[in-house]
Amino acid sequence: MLNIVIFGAPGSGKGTQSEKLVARYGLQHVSTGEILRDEIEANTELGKLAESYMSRGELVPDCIVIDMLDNLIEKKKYEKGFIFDGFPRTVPQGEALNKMLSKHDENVNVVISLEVKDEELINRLIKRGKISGRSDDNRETIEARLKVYYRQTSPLKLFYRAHGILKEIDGIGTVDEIFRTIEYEIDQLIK
Ligand code: B4P
Repeated sequence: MLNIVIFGAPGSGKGTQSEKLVARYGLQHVSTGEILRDEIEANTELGKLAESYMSRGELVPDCIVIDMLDNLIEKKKYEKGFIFDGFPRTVPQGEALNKMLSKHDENVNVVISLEVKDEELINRLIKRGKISGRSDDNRETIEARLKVYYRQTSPLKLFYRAHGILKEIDGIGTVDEIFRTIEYEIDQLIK
């Protein structure tokens, strides 16, 4: 099995590249952001709680997201593997993911980190906000999300670098150019 974590700041293109990875490698796509937005849309208790954090640009607490993901992994069939998009976002989530996978004798094979400068991230998300209507895609919340990324999420790079599985990729360029670089890294791995 091939388990990929797609990692990066908000707006770095995780969701965009994940769609292409799913099409190319037939992996199961797990996007915690999408799952949480579906819960908000369905007005569930989890959705109401998640919205109170997401609309401020904060992370939903680890215990909630970890439980949600653990349940989901148990329900999904282990076939070709997973692409984890937006999870983990903290070191405790990274440790929890290792435990969830090791129950099935699996592990994270590679972490693709999309490197994009703040200015470009802000421009992309403001542009997306005009179309998506997402409550977290406005300048104030975007800036809060970036601070959260540097404080809580970016330490995961050290965590995965120490595991020897971090691949940093330039996330500026066309979607196809970036995808070709990611594809090269993955093909080297599965060769
Ligand atoms: P996510 O849904 O994960 O969203 P994201 O980080 O904003 O976006 P992504 O990086 O996927 O960007 P995209 O491809 O869309 O998270 C939303 C919120 O949910 C979080 O802030 C948090 O509150 C909560 N949450 C989620 N997971 C959590 C967890 N594990 N723990 C706690 N809380 C959690 O790209 C952005 C834009 O750029 C798009 O419009 C796209 O078209 C454009 N774009 C992409 N690639 C481009 C390129 N190469 N050039 C130009 N534009 C490009």
